[in-house]
Amino acid sequence: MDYVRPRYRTGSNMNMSRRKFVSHATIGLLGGAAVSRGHADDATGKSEPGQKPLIVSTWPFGKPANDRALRILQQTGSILDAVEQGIWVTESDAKNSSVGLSGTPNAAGVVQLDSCIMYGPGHKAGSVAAIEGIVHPISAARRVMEKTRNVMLAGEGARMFALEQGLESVPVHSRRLYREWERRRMAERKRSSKVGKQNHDTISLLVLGADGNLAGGCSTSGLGHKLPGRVGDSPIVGSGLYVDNEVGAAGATGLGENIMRYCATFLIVELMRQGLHPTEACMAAIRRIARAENRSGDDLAINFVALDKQGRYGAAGTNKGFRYAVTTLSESRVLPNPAASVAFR
Ligand code: SD4
Repeated sequence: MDYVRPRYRTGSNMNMSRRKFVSHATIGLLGGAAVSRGHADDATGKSEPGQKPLIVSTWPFGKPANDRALRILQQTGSILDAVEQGIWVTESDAKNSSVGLSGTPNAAGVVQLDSCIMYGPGHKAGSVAAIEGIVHPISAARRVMEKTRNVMLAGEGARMFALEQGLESVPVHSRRLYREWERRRMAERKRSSKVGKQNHDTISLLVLGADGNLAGGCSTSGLGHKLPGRVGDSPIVGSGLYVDNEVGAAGATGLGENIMRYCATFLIVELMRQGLHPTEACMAAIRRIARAENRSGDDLAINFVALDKQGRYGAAGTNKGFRYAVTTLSESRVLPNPAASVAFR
């Protein structure tokens, strides 16, 4: 495919050679909340509440995305480039059946993608919903944010905009070409022995830059076999993703209908504003939704990641097997769901 990767303004390179890092950063579990510790201040050697930069994302497939995001941060210093190019990793992964064009089709057999990006400084946002045939919806969302006066484009309009912007695409209007592409994609997915448990859901990726600024993005093909035109939580600001540069950021994965009716990531950020640790804020949001639904958490299928301005991070999910990826300059790990044994009702 001919695709010229979009070029964006980049910040100054970080001078890595001048950085010193502790060799043994520790990550502890305090009262069920994952708290990062151990990054020594260069000058004083004192531990800080959290490390910067910090990248947090959903699911184990978030780890390679985080790793790429960190490399981009080190090369360019741009938190937006880090979010976008981190998410490219997941969107490009032909083995992934829930993000990007390898995602599960809707009930009409068509893959429709949702994506959102937010940039803390200036409180900027862009998103695309039910977009077809665009390889990197996160780039389309970023272009909406940066090149238009709007926040959200949907369906055919979103696709036309992405094409005008020169983003990589596959031919959805030629049945023959599309089927051919689809056959190749399915064959590639089949070849992978790793398709299975980890191969589901949305990538939500949050970045806290070394300068304390925040950005985030998410991308998904949404629920498999959804009604054509169905839009989930992911492209909706405050539902699948929310970034507030004064406080922190939160991202979601799971059943969009149980997330978007509660503006869940907005709620999590507001709870962090009141002083809750990111993990506590995720748990409190789930508890509130479970109570309102009068259901046990188990069948809600909602999972969240969050980080705050101080470099603390956390997560909680009603899926026992939910996991999330955390990356700093000293380590990159997949952590278990802190709420795995919590009953939310
Ligand atoms: C949606 N939250 O469309 C997204 C996708 C997802 O499990 O994470 N599904 O509802």
